[in-house]
Amino acid sequence: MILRARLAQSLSRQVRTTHTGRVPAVRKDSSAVQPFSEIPGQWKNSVANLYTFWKMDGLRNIHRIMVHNFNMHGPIYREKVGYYESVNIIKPEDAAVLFKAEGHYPKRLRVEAWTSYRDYRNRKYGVLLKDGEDWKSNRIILNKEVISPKMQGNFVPLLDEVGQDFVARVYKKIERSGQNEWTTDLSHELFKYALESVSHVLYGERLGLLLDYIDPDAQHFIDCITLMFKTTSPMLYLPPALLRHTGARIWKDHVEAWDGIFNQADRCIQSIYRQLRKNPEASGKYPGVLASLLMLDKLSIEDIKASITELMAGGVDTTSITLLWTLYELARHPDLQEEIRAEISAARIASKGDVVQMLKMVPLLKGALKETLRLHPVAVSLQRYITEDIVLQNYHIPAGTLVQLGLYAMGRDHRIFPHPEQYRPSRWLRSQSHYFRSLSFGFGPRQCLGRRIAETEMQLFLIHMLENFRFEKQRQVEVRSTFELILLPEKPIMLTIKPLNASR
Ligand code: 2DC
Repeated sequence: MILRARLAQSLSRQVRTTHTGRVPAVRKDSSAVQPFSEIPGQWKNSVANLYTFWKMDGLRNIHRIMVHNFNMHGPIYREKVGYYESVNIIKPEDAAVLFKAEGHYPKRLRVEAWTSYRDYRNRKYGVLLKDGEDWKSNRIILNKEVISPKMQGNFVPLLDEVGQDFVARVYKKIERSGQNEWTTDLSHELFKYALESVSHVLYGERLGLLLDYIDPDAQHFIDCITLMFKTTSPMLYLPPALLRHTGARIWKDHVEAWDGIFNQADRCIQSIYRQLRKNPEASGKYPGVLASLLMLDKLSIEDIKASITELMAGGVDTTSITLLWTLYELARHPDLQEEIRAEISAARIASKGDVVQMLKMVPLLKGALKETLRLHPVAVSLQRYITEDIVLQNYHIPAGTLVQLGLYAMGRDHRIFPHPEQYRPSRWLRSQSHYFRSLSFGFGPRQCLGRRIAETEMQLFLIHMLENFRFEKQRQVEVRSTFELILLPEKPIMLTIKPLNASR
C-alpha cells in the first residue's frame, strides 16, 4: 500500500514536471492516424526518469509500474528510462499487430549484460542471443529436437521418472518430520527438481539431485543462476560496458555467476561427448537432446554447447517458480485442487498406463498452469523490434521501434480477463476466444525454445504430486511478485504437504 501511494505520488509529480502540459491523448476512432510524437508517456527526459525510477525502487517494481502507467496513459504509452526506450501496449489485438510485423528474423530486446559476458569470455551466443540468419538456421535445427510435438514422447518417460522420485522424496521428508505432514518453503526442492528434469532431457542422464547427498557443484550451479538473474536487471538500464570499465561490483558478480553456469554445463557436455566418442553405437533408446544433436551433425559443436547451456540455465528458476505459484494457488483453492485431482485420476484410468495419452486428458490441469502464468508470469513483458511501420491505438509507429507487450499488466486487466484477481483455470476451457491472450511462452518462431520441456515437466510434476498429496496453506496472506529479471515471489511461500492416503 505504502509503495503504491508513493509510486502514484512520485509518478504524478513527474507528469506535472516532465509532460508538456498536454492531457494524455485520447483515441478518437474516426480521426486520422496520430504521429509517433503524440504518444503519451514520459520519454523526453531519460536521465530524470532513471533517477525517479531508482528512487522508487523501480527495479523491483517494474511490473507494478507498468500497470500504473497503463492506468494513467491508457492502452499505449512511450517510455525512456536510462538507455532503454520502448512503446508499451497491453491489448491482445495490438499484440496481434505487433507479431505480424516481427519479420522473418524476430528480434527482442538485447540483454546487453548477457551478450557482454559472452564477448568478454569469448564464448559463442546460443539461440537465446543470436539474431538474423545465424539465429534462424540454428533455431530450425533445434526446433526439431527440442520443441516439436513429436519429441514429447521421448521426453515423457525421462520426466515421469523424475516426478516419481520427487514424490518418494516428499514421502521421506514427511516420515522424518514424525508428524505425518511437512510444512516447508518448497523452492529449494523445486530448483533441484527442475534442474534434474531438464538435465535428464538434455543429457539423457540423471544428476542425482533428489538424493540426500548432492553434488556441491550442482548446488553451486543453481545458486549461480539466481545470482545471474539478480545481477542482470540493473544492467538493463545502464550499459554493462560502463560498469565493466569502472570495475563495478554488479558486473563482477555477473561474470562470476555466468562462469559458474558455463563451467558446470561444460562438465556435463564434456562427459556426454566423451561417452559418445567411446561408444558411438546407437542403443535404440532415446539418448537425450545433446547426444541427438551431436549425432545429427548439423550444427557446430560450439553452437550446440552454447544453446544447450542456455536451455539448462533457462530451465531452473523459470519452471520451479511457476510450480511453486501453482501449488500456492491450489492450496488457497481446496475445491479446485480436488477437482483437478479428480480429472487426473480419471485420466490415469482412461489412459491405461500410457502417459503421453494421459497428458491429452487433463485440460483443467493445463488451464491451471496457464492461469498461474497469467497472474504470475515469468516474463514481465514480450518485446519485438518491428520491421515495418504499423498503427497501434491509432498512432503511427515507425519500423525499428522496440514495442513491448505488458504481459503482467495484461493478465491483470479486467477488460481483458473478467475478474482478473480470481484464479480460475476453467476460463481457459471455454471455447470462447483466447485470441492473443495465452502468451506466457511468447509467440511465433521466436517463442520459448524450452516450452515443450517446461510444459511437460510441470504437468507431470503436478500429476504426481496431486495423486499423492494434499496442499494446504496456513494463513491467507497475499504474496506479491518482485522483479529480478524474471518475476519471483517477494517472500517465501510456506506450504503444508499431507499424504492423501493416511495409511501409507
Ligand atoms: C525482462 O525489460 C524485462 O525466458 C526486460 O529462459 C525485458 C526482457 C528481456 C528479455 C527477457 C526478460 C525481460 C525476462 C526473462 C526472459 C528474457 C528472454 C529470455 C528469458 C524471458 C522480459 C527467459 C526466462 C530464459 C532465460 C534463459 C537464461 C539462460 C538466461
